[in-house]
Amino acid sequence: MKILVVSSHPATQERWVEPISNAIPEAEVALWHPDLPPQNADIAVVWSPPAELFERERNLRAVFNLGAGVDGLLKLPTLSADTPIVRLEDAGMAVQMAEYAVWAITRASRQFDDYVAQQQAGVWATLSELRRAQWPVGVLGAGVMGSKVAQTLAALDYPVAGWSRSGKVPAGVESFAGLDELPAFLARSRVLINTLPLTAETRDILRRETLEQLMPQAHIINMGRGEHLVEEDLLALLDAGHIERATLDVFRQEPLPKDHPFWKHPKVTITPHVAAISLQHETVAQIINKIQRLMRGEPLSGVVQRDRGY
Ligand code: NDP
Ligand code: OXD
Repeated sequence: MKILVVSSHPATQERWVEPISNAIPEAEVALWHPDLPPQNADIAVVWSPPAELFERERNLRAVFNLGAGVDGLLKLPTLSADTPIVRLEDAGMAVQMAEYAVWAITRASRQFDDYVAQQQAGVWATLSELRRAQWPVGVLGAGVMGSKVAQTLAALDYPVAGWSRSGKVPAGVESFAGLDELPAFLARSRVLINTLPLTAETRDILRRETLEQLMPQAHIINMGRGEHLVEEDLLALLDAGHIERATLDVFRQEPLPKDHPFWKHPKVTITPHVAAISLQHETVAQIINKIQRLMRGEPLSGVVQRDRGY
């Protein structure tokens, strides 16, 4: 069995090789690079690999993605439609997404940003009390990430709704399903948190037409993908005052270009695609377990359904 590893973060890609090699000693595990001749590998473990990988490696039994989102892989024309793609399922990321959401919301709802400003001004004063009813949260996507985000905020007593295709949401969370119920979901939400996968159906979902349906003084938290958001529409609605704040972790172009208006916008907070980071121990353990299952001919979870794009 030959396993190739390649990541768009060359500085860290080596950290995946040794633990996989140690756990599956019968496998030959190596880093892939574009100068290599075809290796006839069985498995590729990847994050945002170059298209040439799949041009050269035509006999892969599976591709293991070092992340939850597979939009980057699915857009590679060289990856055969028959090659199974296995994504990461949680692997320690969902709790990080929940933390990110709690941070982004409480800065505003608990006025923590205002207390920081007060400290800078040397002011000791209690601001108004929190009314959770004024902060209804809508979570787009109620999968592994969205469910944890929704559950966590519901446990903090925010009124939380989730929007998905199937209508499946965790207990204590109001359910909305499909495009028919999107307007009602948006109309009851002040904080909109995006945890959707990027697909043909969800691209540009955060655009003027949808954002305008949110409650006034809305807050946007985007942890899905940059292509979910029409950036000019967000900027226009921030300037018009309908949207109060945006906390953005993902962008159409990453790294965010130096001259992008988000960098200095007073109502925008940006982070560099770190809402959840792939944790080495959890990621490697999950991938090893699945490779071993594949070797034994057992079924795998987390196999991407190509027809729906996630
Ligand atoms: P899942 O596949 O577990 O969940 C996807 C959810 O989105 C499901 O609830 C699904 O509904 C819903 N959904 C998909 N398409 C539609 C649609 N057209 N209409 C309504 N609902 C839809 O994915 P994860 O939760 O594991 O990951 C979600 C995304 O989070 C990733 O694809 C990635 O883009 C992003 N991510 C970002 C990170 C970051 O650091 N910023 C880190 C990790 C992930 P249903 O269940 O009904 O099918
Ligand atoms: C992921 C990500 O999809 O890190 O896992 O964005």
